[in-house]
Amino acid sequence: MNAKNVLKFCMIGLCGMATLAFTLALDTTPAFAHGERSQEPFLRMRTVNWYDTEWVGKTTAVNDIATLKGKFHLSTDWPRAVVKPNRTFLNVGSPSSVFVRLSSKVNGQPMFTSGPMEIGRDYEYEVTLKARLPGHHHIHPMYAVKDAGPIAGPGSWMDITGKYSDFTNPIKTLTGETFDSETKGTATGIMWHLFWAALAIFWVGFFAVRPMYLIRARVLAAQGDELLLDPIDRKVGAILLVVILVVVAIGYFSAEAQHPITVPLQAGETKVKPLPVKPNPLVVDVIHAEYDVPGRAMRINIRATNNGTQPVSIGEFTTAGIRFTNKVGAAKLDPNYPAELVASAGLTLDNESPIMPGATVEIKIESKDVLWEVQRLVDILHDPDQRFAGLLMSWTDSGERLINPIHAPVLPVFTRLGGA
Ligand SMILES: [Cu+2]
Repeated sequence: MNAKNVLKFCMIGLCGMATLAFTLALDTTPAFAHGERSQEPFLRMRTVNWYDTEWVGKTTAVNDIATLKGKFHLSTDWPRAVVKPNRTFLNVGSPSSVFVRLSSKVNGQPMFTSGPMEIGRDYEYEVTLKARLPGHHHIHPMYAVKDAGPIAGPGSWMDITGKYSDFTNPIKTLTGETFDSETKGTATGIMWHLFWAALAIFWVGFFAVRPMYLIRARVLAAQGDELLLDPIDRKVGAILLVVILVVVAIGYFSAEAQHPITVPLQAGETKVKPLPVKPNPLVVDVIHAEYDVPGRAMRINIRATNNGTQPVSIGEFTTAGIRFTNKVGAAKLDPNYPAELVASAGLTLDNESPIMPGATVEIKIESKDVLWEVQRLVDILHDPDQRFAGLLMSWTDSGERLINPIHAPVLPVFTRLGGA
C-alpha cells in the first residue's frame, strides 16, 4: 500500500467516524412519536375533538395494568371528504403490541366490536391495558373510521419496565379452563405453518424440475399445455388433493373434539348511546376566524351570550389534542397532560372579564404558539377547504365547565396587520 492510498483510507475513516459521531450526537434528542403530525390537520381538527385524555400508569412493570381514558366530541364540522362515522372502532395507537388490551369501554359499554357513532355528540372511553413489552412507548387513543382510516388522538409517553420473559396473560374461559394466551397454541401454529410450507415447497418444486421453468414456458408457448402433462403429474395432483382434504378434515375434527364449545368471533355491531347533552347556558358563534401566518396565531372572533345565572370565564381552546390556555384554563389543567401539547399562556382574550349572566359580548380570542407550526396544523391553509374546528372551554364561577364546539372557515393572513 503506497502513501497515497494510506492517506485515502485515513480520510475515509475520518469521514466515517465524523458521520457516526454526528449521528450519535443527533440521536440524543428524543425521537418524537411515530408520525401522527403528518396526518392531515383537517382530519385531526375536524373529526374527533379529544379532551380529558389521561394516561394512568405512565410507568408500569411488565404484567401491570395501565389505563387510557378520556372523552371525545365528534365534530359537527366533519369534513365532506371523510367518510361519516357509520362504523367506528376505538383503538390504541402504539408501536406494536407493547400492551395487551384487556378491555375497552365506551360510555360504560363493552366496545370490542365496531359500531356507529353520532356526529355532534360526546363519548367517554376507558381502555384497560396490560404491560407486555418493556420500553419507552408513545401511546395514543385512536379512533378508526371505516373507509377513512385511523385518526390519532394526543400521544404521551408510557414506560414499561421489567423483562418480557416474565409476561403472562392467564385467561379463564367460560368453560372453566385456564391458560396463558401468550403461549397457548404456539406449537400448533408453528406445526401448521411448517406443514403447509413443506407441502407448498414440494408442490412448486415438483413442477419446477419437470422440466424447469424456461423450457416449460417455451414448450407452453409453442405447443400448449397438453404436451407438458404426463400421467405422473396427474397422479401426484390427485393424491395431493386427497391428502389436503383429509388433513383439513382431521385438523377440523380434532380441534372440534378438543374444544367442543366455542363462540364465534364477534362480527356484530355495538350500539353505544352518546353521552347525554349537557345543558349549556353559554351560546357561542364564530363571527370571523383568521390564521396569522408570520405570527403563528389563530384569531377567532366570537359572539357569546350567557343565558345562565353565573358569570362565565373562557379558559381553553383545544383542537387536535393541543391545548391553548390562559390563566383560567391553566389553573384547571391536568398536570400529567403531555407538556409538549400545551401552550399555557397561549390563549389571550381582548376582554378578559367574565361574561355576565344575560350579556352578549363580542370577544377576540387569539391562540398563539409555535405549536401551530410544530404540530403542522397550519397546513390547513394548503387545503381546498380551509376550516378549523375545536372546543372552547369556559368555567362558571362555581367551577362548572362548559364546552362549546366551535368551527368556521379560516382566512390566512400573510402580513402582520396593525402591528398587533
Ligand atoms: Cu406517537
